[in-house]
Amino acid sequence: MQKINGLILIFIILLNTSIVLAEDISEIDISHLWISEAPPTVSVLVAYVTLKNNSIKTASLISVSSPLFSSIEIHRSIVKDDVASMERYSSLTIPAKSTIKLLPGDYHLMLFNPKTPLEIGDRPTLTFTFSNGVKIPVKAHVKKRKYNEH
Ligand SMILES: [Cu+2]
Repeated sequence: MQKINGLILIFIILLNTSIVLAEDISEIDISHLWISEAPPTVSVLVAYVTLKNNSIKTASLISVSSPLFSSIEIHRSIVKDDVASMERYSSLTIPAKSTIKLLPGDYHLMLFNPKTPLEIGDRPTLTFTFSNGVKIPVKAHVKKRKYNEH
């Protein structure tokens, strides 16, 4: 009888742990993560994603990483005096109860020096780290960029 009680206790602890983890992760939803397909000779790739902050606190994305790339940076495309360029951001703030979409022509992720060429259908994982220490791994899609994609 004592052994059964012990098993029930372990089961309850496991159940509680999984509930806590689920709450932590659902504070931020990361979806529509995709990498624009490029020829294997290209050393810088671009990725887009949707970040949704479900919590009542501001979230701050401080880094994105993957063992597949030497580095990943947060950028924003800008046009100044008719000249297109990009600005690098050290973090990206997602206000409480808000969604930020990284889209062509706006915010995006730059992925430097892929260790292996990526092909359509590949599902590389990028890990998103937030200022509160939460790390969320997300599988990306590799696909062709369409014109006027939003
Ligand atoms: Cu860029």
